[in-house]
Amino acid sequence: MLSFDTIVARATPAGKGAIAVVRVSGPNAFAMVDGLLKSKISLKNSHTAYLRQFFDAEGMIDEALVLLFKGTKSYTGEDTVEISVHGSDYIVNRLITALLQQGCRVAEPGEFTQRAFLNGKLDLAQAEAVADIIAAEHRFAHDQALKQLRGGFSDDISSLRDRLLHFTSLIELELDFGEEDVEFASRDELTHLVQNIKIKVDALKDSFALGNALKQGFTLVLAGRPNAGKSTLFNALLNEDKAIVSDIAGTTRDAIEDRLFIEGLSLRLIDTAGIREATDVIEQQGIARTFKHIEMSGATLYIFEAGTLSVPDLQADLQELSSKTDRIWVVANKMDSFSGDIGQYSDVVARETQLPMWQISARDRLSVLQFTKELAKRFEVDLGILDDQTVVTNARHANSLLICSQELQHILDGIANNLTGDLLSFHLRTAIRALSAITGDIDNEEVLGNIFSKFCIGK
Ligand SMILES: Nc1nc2c(ncn2[C@@H]2O[C@H](COP(=O)(O)OP(=O)(O)OP(=O)(O)O)[C@@H](O)[C@H]2O)c(=O)[nH]1
Ligand SMILES: [Mg+2]
Repeated sequence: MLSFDTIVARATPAGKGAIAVVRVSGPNAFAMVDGLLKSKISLKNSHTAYLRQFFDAEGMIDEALVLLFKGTKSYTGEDTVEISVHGSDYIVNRLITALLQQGCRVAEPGEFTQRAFLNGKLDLAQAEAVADIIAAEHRFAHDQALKQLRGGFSDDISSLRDRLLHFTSLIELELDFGEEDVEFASRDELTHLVQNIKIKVDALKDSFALGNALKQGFTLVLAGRPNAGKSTLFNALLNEDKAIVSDIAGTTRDAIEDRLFIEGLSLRLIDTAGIREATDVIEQQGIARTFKHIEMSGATLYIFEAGTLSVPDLQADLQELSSKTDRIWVVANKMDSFSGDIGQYSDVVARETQLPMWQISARDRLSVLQFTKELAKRFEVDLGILDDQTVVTNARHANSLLICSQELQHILDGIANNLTGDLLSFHLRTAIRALSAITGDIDNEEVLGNIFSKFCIGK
């Protein structure tokens, strides 16, 4: 265990509450807390709770529950005391002041977790997951943070790194034999290994675009021609009469947005002005905004009125949209009043988007409910966020994966061009370092400081 001073901070938010927790961690944590008690606590027993009265020079501060965690068995990896007082800012401040007089220091943001990392209780990716799990506001973000906290992501990274390390040592052994021209590391095997690892690294790296969008809140834009039923569907999904609906084409003139939660995902749902040749300047601006939203969207839900829109017009719309966004999901609306051949529409949609078309009636509750379920399924299946899949949600990790991927490419090119062992070994080592940086084998204090300063105090 590394040796530090003893730190104190409140671990629960400010304000009134049933209880507030003050946390003390460091080599003198027990003694400093004990200094405020008349009735002493036994320091022998870890994981024990005591009900005790706390005193300072003025008198009694509060009666509180004291939890002891000894040495390596604590969150931080050092002696820790958690004191649950009555949830009053006055009591908390007075207790912390008394502990400061005992010799504690006020903790920096994230310092408890930083100590956990430095004492080897968590690797860096796990420590970062602590901040993510506190920030998670919906199931997807929570699931990913939990997976990362429990070490699943770190295990994936470590196993990739170990395989690269094995080959590096073989190549470096060749270098030791210098002149003798031996080859311990078969170039064919190395190529095969690096290709395999690169596929995994790239998949993780590429999952960040989606992971980040989902963590922040994925943007889903409703777009289509006037009167297609965009605002009707917007209101139905939100279960709220938020946007004006009318049979006058061009009703919605400005974009309207709200947050939509479906199946544990947080979406930014945006209703937009219908796309057509504008009839006035305001509508023109509204339509320009529609296109801007489409370009920035995670996915665009393109809605059309079955029966009214011609098949060639549908095709033209989809082709125009595909120049602005990668993900177009198509909905045929007003199926309640349509009696023609829907196949001609779905064929075009399948051809242009490679995805099936939904058929709904935005006015019908049951139809919208069914649609919501299918929408959730599309997120899970088509966007690849199934439960067992690792999705990268942290920009620092994505950047390290990018560096690793580039180095792996250098190695592949190098083998093809008969690059010497020492240069291969250099690229292998850089690739390994990039992976190591994710789980925290880095010695750069600035990087560590930057990561932990984003935590809240007391964490
Ligand atoms: N029959 C039927 N009518 C619908 C359905 N959905 C919407 N409508 C009607 O279609 C008309 C247009 O609906 P809106 O939701 O305002 O259409 P919009 O796409 O927002 O139109 P703009 O804002 O003008 O671009 C309204 O009269 C709706 O009641 C549906 O599923 N079936
Ligand atoms: Mg509208």
